[in-house]
Amino acid sequence: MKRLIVALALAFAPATAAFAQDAHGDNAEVVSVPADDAVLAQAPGNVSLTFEHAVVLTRVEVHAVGEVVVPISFTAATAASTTYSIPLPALASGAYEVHWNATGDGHAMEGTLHFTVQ
Ligand SMILES: [Cu+2]
Repeated sequence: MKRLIVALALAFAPATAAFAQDAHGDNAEVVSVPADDAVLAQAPGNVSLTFEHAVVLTRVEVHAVGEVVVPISFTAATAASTTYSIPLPALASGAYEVHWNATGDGHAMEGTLHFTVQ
């Protein structure tokens, strides 16, 4: 939970917007569905990530509360793409974190998004 609070604090830091154009390594260059911090009435069937530039998505992990790993069938991409859709298993109510790593355009990127299933 401590990490979640830190992540939220960073997400709302005033400096975030100023760095958005060159922010490689945070959520600034990715649009996700569910959106970060979304509260959902129904569990999503997948997570989609759309990047500003083509990337090779190398790692995706989904965690429930308490760092419990949610098994997903993700295999690292073999070619760069701007969009990815990662199928999710049936998720119970609760809070989830999605951690991702990618490389592209000559740099490494990572990010975490959070969502809650009611
Ligand atoms: Cu980038």
